[in-house]
Amino acid sequence: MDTNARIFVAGHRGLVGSAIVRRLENDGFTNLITRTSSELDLTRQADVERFFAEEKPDYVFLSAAKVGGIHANNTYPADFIGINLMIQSNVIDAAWRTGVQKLLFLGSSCIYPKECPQPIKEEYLLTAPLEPTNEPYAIAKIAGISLCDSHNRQHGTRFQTVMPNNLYGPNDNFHLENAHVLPALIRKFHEAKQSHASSVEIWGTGTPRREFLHVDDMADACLFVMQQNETTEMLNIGTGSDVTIRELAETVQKVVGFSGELRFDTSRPDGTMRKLLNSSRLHALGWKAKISLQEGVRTTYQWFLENQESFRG
Ligand code: GFB
Repeated sequence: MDTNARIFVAGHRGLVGSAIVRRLENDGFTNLITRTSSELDLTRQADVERFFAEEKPDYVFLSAAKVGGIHANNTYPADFIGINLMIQSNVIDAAWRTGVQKLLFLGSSCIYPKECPQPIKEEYLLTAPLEPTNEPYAIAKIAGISLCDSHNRQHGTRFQTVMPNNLYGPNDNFHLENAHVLPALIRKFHEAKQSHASSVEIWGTGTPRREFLHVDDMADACLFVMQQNETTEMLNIGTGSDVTIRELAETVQKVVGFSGELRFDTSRPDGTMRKLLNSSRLHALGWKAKISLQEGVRTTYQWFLENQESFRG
């Protein structure tokens, strides 16, 4: 990728898109193309076609998506499948028609079966049933993977798919009900500390395990993969280690400095019990995550404190 290549970052205000833009700008890329959702609604096919025909990007980071935590996935399933199918179909089709050199499509670790041998290899896709709490979202993402692979097979495009694990960092959504666990816990512990509450409520049993990847590591991996020429094979992106939700809660509690108790609300779903990714394909290409969970939680809490007026949620 030349530093003057025309690069469209779809979803540049979101968690991943904003990290990719930060990283591209840092690395001296000067020709970034971005649109807010009010400037370009990616669910509108004609608008997306017109945009691609006019702007003719060379590279596309497809980081625009409807995303959310376990509760949001369970509560708004039609949005999670419908919006994602529309965005990805429109962008991927327009990228093919206008001759985009390479496109990176972001999937998610929830595309893999609920009961999966651990750590999860890319080839376990579609070998068993999905986790019900996020099946509609996962089916949209699986359709996106197949769409990219099918274009590559039929049209010789270079549409690369990557599967990150649970992402977090600056510009995350901190909504108390709809966010993912890590930002939700940062906010809950912070508010409990401010109000001198005696306890914080953690959903589920605390025993599910999750692998958390800082979004700056994710952006680093996305640029790395975009610049690889050898492969368009699907790639997992993880740190290689996971923690229980209880361990995560204790880490956040310590970083925030909350001295009360943890209370587990077992009426809330646990979701998948474990989804540690095997990222050895990506590691073999020469990429590894650098940011530890402790460090990532600390800097994300710092960001949260500095952006209290404007954070999403
Ligand atoms: O991050 P999370 O919402 O999504 O939840 P998933 C992870 C685990 O943390 C679950 C527990 O076991 C939750 O019950 N948890 C504990 C909490 N306290 C909280 C809390 O306050 N808020 C939240 N949100 N969870 C999502 C999928 O699954 O992961 C998406 O639904 C996507 O499709 C995303 O794949 C990465 O990890 O269970």
